[in-house]
Amino acid sequence: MRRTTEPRELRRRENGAAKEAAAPKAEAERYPLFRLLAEDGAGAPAESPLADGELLSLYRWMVLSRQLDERMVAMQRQGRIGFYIGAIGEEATVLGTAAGMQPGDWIFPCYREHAAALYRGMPMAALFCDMLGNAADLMLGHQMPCHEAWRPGHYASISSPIGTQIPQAVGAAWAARIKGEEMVSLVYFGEGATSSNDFHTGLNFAGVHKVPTVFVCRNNGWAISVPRERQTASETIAQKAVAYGIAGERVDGNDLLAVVAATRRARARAAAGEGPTLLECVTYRLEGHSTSDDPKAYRPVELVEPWRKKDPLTRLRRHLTERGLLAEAGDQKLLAEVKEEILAAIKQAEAADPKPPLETLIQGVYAEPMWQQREQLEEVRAAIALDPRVANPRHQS
Ligand SMILES: Cc1ncc(C[n+]2csc(CCOP(=O)(O)OP(=O)(O)O)c2C)c(N)n1
Repeated sequence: MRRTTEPRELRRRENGAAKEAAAPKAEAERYPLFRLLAEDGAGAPAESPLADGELLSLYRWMVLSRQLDERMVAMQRQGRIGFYIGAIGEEATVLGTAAGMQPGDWIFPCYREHAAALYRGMPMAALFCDMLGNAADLMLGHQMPCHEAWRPGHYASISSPIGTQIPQAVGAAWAARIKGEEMVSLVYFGEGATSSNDFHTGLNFAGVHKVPTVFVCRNNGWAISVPRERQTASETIAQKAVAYGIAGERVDGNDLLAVVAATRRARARAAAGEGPTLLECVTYRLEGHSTSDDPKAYRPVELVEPWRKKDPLTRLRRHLTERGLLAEAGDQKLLAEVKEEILAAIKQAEAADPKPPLETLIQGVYAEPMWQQREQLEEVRAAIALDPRVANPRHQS
């Protein structure tokens, strides 16, 4: 005989299902957005981790980052550089996290953090030489353009393959721990990278061994054309920290003050041997993915408009004005200076020989070039001797 389900049993099951549905919400509540500055920058912040001078200096860095990105896109459109990928709208996340670390800490960039390289002392002209892949390019033209590295400032080379920099940052911090050095690594990646194998590998290992790494997810809403909600069913990125047994924090990534404070907290935990932190910096990619992308093809402008109103620069500018640190004239002067600095560095970079010497093809790959590489170099030389156009295919008719 078929038994019907008791109403009490049905209610029990329904309650269970309701509890399950409510669970992710509770998870999100455990990771509220940490914010110090009002969304429009008005009023006094809840706390201020930065002295006036530091604050003004970071504002200048943010203005510089924005100007750099705009200028580079223009140069790419003019055919003067081949490729660019910038951070328009994400300046508070990039500079706030860089500023929250100590100078000896290593930064493992994704590909939007050029401002952090400059903040760590990379000369701007050196960055432009990398964009041009010219004779003064420190990467010897071996990387894609716009993929700089700055060893003196502990800024590792840019990683284009998604997520690869995550285990690298963990490995570097683990090695430093073994050597007894006080180094905390910081690694940047987008929310798209949280779906990668390397994200799992890095966070899992770091969690088990309490590796001193600060994981910075720039959650900018998009992985090229894939929106955040198609990337993961998790309600927040920060809650992924729970699965790895590490600290997680969800931060307003357009609030410079909050980003600095959260990064300092994460760094302090790591340095004290309390393990890594996953910082989810919630921000927005206001422009295309790179100069090779046209977001109009997949992203309605109505989605972007609300975020333009939350521009981190406008927000910080208002705060600085209210705090009496910046007046209109001072802001205009700062902007003019930054533009001048960028133009002077471009001029300097463009003055270098357009091409690295041919032998750099095999330099820096191994400690000493292998015989096969030397043989290949000779073959190239012979080909050029036969037909010089081989050396410059762009000029072939
Ligand atoms: C392993 C790998 N797969 C695919 C790509 C192509 N790709 C380049 S950027 C990108 C999106 C990454 O999005 P996200 O991690 O959110 O970072 P964002 O660009 O938003 O900063 C993809 C899929 C790649 N570079 N590497």
